[in-house]
Amino acid sequence: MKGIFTALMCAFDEQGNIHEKGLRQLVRHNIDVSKVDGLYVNGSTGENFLISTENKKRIFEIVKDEAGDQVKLIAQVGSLNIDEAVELAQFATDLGYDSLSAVTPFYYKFDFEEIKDYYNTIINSVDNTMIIYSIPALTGVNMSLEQFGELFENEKIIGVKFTAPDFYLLERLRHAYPEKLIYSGFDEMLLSAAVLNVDGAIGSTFNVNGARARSIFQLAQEGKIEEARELQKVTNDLISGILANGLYQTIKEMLKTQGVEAGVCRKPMKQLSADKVKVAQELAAKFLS
Ligand code: NAY
Repeated sequence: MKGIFTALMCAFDEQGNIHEKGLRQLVRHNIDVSKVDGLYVNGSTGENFLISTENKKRIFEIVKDEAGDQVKLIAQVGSLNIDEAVELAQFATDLGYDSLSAVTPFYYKFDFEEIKDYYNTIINSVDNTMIIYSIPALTGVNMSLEQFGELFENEKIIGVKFTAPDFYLLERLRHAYPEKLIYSGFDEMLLSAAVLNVDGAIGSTFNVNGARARSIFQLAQEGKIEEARELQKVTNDLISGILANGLYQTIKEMLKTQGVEAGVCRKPMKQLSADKVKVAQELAAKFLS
C-alpha cells in the first residue's frame, strides 16, 4: 500500500452521466502510461460529493473491473450520511478494494467524539481497513496529534491521507506512528513530505503527472534531493498553471490531448471557456511530452 496513488478523476458526459469508456481509459492511462502504484477512487478529484450513491457504486465497479489486481485500490466512502458511508464501505469491500478511506465529516461542527464514532462505525461494519482523509482547508476539521492517535487506537484504522501544509504536525505524526501509513495529499509539496518519510502520496495531478511524481518520490527516498528538487520545480510550474486555469477541468482537457476521453466536470462546476481549453492544451504540450 505504499507509493504513488492517483486520486482518480471520473469522466462525465455533458448530461452529467458517467462516461464509462472514458473512465476505463483513465484507469488504463494511470496504470499503463503513468505506472502509478494505486488508485484512490471517489475522492474530491472524482467529484464524489456531486454524485449519487448509485453512481459512486458504479464507479467502484468499473474501476475494479478495469484495474483488476494490477494496482492497489482505495475506496473513498466518506459521507455526511453515515448509512451511505457504511453501505459504500460494504459495497467496495465486497468488490475487493484493498482499503477504504473516509473524509472527516464536515459542514456541521462535529466534535471529536462524533468524528471518532463516525470512523469506528464505518470501519467496524466491514472486514477491511480505513485510511483517514484529512483535508482541513475544505472541511474545516483540524485534528491534533493526540486525536489522530486516538483514532489510530482502532487497529483497522491504518493510516491518514494528510492533505495539509502543516509540516510540523506531519513530522510529529511520522515520529509518533511509524507503523501507520501516511500519504501526502498536496502534490506541490510532495518532495517536502517525502523528505519527512511519508509512505506515499495521493494526488489529483498524478492523472497527468504521475511519472514525474514517481520519480520525485523515488529520488527523495534515495537521498538524491537536488535532482528531486529540480523535478518538483517543473511539477510546480505545471501545477501553478493548472490551478490558475481551473483544477479538475484543466486536468481533463490535458488528458484529452493524450487520447483519454476524460469528459467534463459535473455541475455546479463550470466548463472551461475556449481560451482556457487552449491554455490546458498548451500546458499539455509543454509538460507532457
Ligand atoms: C482527492 O480526494 O481527490 C484529493 O484530495 C487528492 C488531493 C488533491 N486535493 C484536492 C482537493 O484536489 O492532489 C491534491 C490537489 O488537487 C493538488 O495538490 C493541487 O493543489
